Amino acid sequence: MAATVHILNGPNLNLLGQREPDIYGHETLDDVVRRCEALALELDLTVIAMQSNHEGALVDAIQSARGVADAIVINPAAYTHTSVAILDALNAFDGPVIEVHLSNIHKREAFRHHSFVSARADAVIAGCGVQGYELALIRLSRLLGGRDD
Ligand code: CA2
Repeated sequence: MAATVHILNGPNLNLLGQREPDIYGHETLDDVVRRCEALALELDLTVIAMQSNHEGALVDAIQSARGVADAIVINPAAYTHTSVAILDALNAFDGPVIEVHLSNIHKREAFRHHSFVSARADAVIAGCGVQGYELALIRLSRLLGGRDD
């Protein structure tokens, strides 16, 4: 049976492709989800994507993934740098977690250099733009024992 990956996106990522294309690119979040769904078919994964601007909703989504999702891909956006609540929720999730950032947070302002989520993440992908989500799925396919060739 196909493994299930939940793809969670944090605040303001619903604006992807509409502003700051120099940093975040031209593709929209819907484009990203479509790319992930297409790749998931090839990798024999099932992906379920959600986005929220609210920390508690993201915590709820992570809790809901327990026992349902095999893995989580998360771009916590600004909550990356502030949220112990999201870290705690991820610590209660048993499968692999991959943290994705569109931009290379280490090349940006100092306040973006620290990630609370990285303390839990099994891998961190930053600076690959929207391809980062696809790279995360390829890695998860390997970790979950699916096809990745
Ligand atoms: O590089 C990333 O993926 C970030 O997680 C994006 C966050 C930022 O706070 C993190 O430091 C790094 C910001 C997401 C906001 O996305 C927008 C996209 C288009 C227009 C405006 C905001």
